[in-house]
Amino acid sequence: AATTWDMPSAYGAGNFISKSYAAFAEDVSKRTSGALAIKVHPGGSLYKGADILRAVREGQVPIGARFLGAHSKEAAIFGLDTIPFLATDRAQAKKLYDLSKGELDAALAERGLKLLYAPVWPPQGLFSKKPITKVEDMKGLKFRAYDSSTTRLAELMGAIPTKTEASEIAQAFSTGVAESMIASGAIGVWQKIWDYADHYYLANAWLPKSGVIVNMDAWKKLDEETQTAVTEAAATSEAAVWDEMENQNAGYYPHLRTVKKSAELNDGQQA
Ligand code: PCA
Repeated sequence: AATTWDMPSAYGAGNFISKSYAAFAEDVSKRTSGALAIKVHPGGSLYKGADILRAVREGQVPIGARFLGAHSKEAAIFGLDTIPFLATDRAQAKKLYDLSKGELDAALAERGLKLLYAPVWPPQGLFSKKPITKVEDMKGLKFRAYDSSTTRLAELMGAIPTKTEASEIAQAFSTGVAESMIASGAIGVWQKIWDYADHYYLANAWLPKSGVIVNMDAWKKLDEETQTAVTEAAATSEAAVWDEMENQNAGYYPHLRTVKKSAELNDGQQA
């Protein structure tokens, strides 16, 4: 009998990382001849970002995708890739991932979880309503943070951090809850940031990762053939999405430079 796995994720379907999840699901279905069907629920529609890891851990869903750095308080290794300026391009990010993979797997195993693959986000830059030319300009600015590292960074810069899910960025900027943030061009384009903030600075501060994470009990219920198929699909998807990150990233800066308020220039990455 066919098994169906619901897979929640927090980011919008048009995002290249969400597209990777869809491609992964399709590949799994193909490789298992339909024995395992993964149904991706993007945009926080099944579980909000903050609830996804717990839902997988408790077996409410067998699989989920979650931004890893958001869980650095539970295990520091989850936030290794959000340390500013530790790894600032794809090659360095890959090296850091390879070196930390063992620890990451161990921290997840302790929680009854298993990492299938880790898509990488584009390099992080600074978005702001007002121009920023020196660190003092950040003083008193409301800053949208997404994990402990960005919260701490805001504090050290004298900004006022508020944690917000990526899907709520547009709302946070439009209601004045946020005036600045550090994120990838992918997030800026997805949330049409040009409607709220005119200034974007390429900082290449770090390249964080998300994780496609499976509940170990659900994993063990799969027969060996299916496990192999899923592992192979995951490896294929991981390689593809790391390549795609660079393709996508090349377009964000020119796009954000020219788009200003003209929505028709949106490159199709909507929620
Ligand atoms: N920004 C995320 C996580 C990855 C990224 O680039 C966020 O802003 O929530």
